Formats: sequence, C-alpha cells, structure tokens
Amino acid sequence: ITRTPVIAGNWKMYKTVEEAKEFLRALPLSTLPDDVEVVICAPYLCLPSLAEQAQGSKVGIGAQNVHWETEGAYTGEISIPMLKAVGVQYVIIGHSERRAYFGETDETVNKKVKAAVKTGLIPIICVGETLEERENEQTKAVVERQVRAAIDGLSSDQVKKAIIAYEPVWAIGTGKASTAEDAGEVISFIRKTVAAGYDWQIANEVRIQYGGSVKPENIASFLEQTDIDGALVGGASLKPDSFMALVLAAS
Ligand code: G2H
Repeated sequence: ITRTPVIAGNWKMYKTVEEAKEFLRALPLSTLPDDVEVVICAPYLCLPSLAEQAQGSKVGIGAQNVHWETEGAYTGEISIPMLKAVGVQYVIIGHSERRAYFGETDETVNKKVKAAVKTGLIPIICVGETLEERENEQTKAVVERQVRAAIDGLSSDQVKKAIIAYEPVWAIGTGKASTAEDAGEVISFIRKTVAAGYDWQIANEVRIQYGGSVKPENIASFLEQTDIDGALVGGASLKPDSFMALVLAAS
C-alpha cells in the first residue's frame, strides 16, 4: 500500500494576515515535492488570503475548527460553507486544546467530522491520551474510544478520505515527543481500530499522522514507522525554513 504522507502545519493562535502572507511568500511553491501532501491550518482570518495565494500550488489550506451546522444563530462560529467559499480544503477537528479548553467532546467531534466529510472538506481528526491516562495504562482504551466515536456513521468512502492525527497530549508543545516506536505502536492500533469498524482495505488507505513536538531533527524517526503517514506540527510549522525541512523529510 502506498499512502501519500501529509505534513500539516497547525499554526494555532499565531500570525496576523500579513504574517501569514509573508510565510507563504517564503515557501518555494512551484518546486514542492509531488509525493507529499502539504497543508497549512491557519487562524480563520488568514484563510481567504492564504487560499488565494496558494491557488494552483501544492499547498492545501485548512481551518483549525468549524461548526457542524451550515448557518444559524451561533455567535462567534464559522460554518463549512463559509470555509469552502474561500477555498479551504481541510479542517482540524477535535484538537486536544479544543477538547481541554473549549468543551469539545467525542460527540461534537463526530458531528463536525460528519458535516465535513459530507461536503468533501477533509477532516484531520485529532486523538490522544493525557499523561494521567497514559500512566494508568489507558492509552489504547482512550484512543479507541475517540477514534470510534469520531468516525461513527461515516461511509467507507468518507472514512478513507479522513486523516487521523495521533497526538499524545503530554507531548504537545512540551518539547517532549513520544518515542517513534511508542507512536508507531499506537498508530498501528488506530489502524486496527478503523479496520474493526470497516475492513483492512479501507483502514490501509487512511492516513494517520503523529503530532506532538515534531521538528526537523526528529521527524525522520516517526516517518520510519510503517503506519505513520506524516505529521501534524505546531511550533515547528511557524517558520518557513523549518516547515520546509519537515516537508522535504517526508519526500
Ligand atoms: C500538537 C502539535 C500540533 P506542537 O498540538 O498540532 O503542536 O508541534 O507544537 O507540539
């Protein structure tokens, strides 16, 4: 099976519109490798100009959250049609920061995933255990629950196109990455969980990324693991040089 690796930057709450434009201007858009899918998930305000700038290039643009309804009285929210109208193709759903600070649950994650895949927006579904859960040896149970809930109700065609990111919460922004072997093991388990709900042929098509303190110096070790198909990167995606180093490492 050949799965195209995905290197996705998650800028979180960093960069103004101007700073975002500057970043993309610094990337060699016309010479990006063909064998890597490159995605930048930026703050909402930056999305229209980034999508326009990236048009015709290999860079896909993603949001970091979305509401599941198409419109309505939901103050402060952004809908899928709004994202699609400006050329957004991906959306991060259920990042642990949203689960921890903004009340996201397995249920809201599932609603968002279902709404996204219905319209062809590619979800990057985040799952991962906390330090406490890891210490209590609940990693697999937690990840299994999150994965099953997130993809509940998806057709085989829909699930195939989804991207899953395994991000152990204790490794996020802490500089303390998981070992590649541990991440590889959990990610193989995630693939098995998808296979249990569908079949192996489908599970083998789903891209599963590792996320959590990925940087140019450690990305190769993660990509060596057969089940790891790229990375979701926060801190190291904010500078064009280090982001490019990650993209090239996946090529
Ligand atoms: C995990 C990751 C990006 P960082 O949140 O999703 O961030 O690479 O800064 O640990």
